[in-house]
Amino acid sequence: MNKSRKVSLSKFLSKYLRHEPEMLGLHLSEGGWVAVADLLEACQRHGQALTHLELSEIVADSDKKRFAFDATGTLIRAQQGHSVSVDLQLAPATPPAVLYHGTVGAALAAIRREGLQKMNRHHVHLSPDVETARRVGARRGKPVILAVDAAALHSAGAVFYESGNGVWLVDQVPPSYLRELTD
Ligand code: HQG
Repeated sequence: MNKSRKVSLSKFLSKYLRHEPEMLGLHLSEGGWVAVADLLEACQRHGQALTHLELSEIVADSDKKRFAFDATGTLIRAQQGHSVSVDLQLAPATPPAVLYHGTVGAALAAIRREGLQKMNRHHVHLSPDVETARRVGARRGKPVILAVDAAALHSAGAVFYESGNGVWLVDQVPPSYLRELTD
């Protein structure tokens, strides 16, 4: 599969596995899962036919690991980023001492005031390294990187989760745990 087909299929799947499953006639289970067979059939019905092999290639994509099969390989879900209500049943985990968040200048005033909020997602998304955070921020403009004192926030009682693809999730990050990195 060429790269542009992979990107467009991945975007299509993100849209329906995270945000609008009902638009494809799909219903996600509580854990966010849908039967692979139902998904492939729904994609075909909506003019985005793909093969099981192509789906496996997208799941295996080492870059982002946006999607995962269950242990049986018959169910699939998005690993994070949902706006529909799902419970991914992730186990709380101890984060690295410092995590990073990539954003843009336009959001800074509000972030300094309110801290990081989850906005339309279920959690605030944090990256394990500056490079990843930079890429996340760059989706919206010139990236600004914030370092998060995850150790202190965790000690203060915040619950952290690690999604299957290395993204760290937390409910919110108050301003006092944030530090802006300068170039
Ligand atoms: C900002 C992609 C104003 C926040 C990436 C961000 C990531 C605030 C935006 C994943 C704010 C939300 C998530 C506040 C936060 N006031 N703005 N108090 N608090 N913000 O897309 O972290 O491609 O929901 O800085 O790789 O950018 O989906 O979050 O700019 O892992 O697989 O509000 O999305 O992965 O934007 O990105 P998002 P994000 P996927």
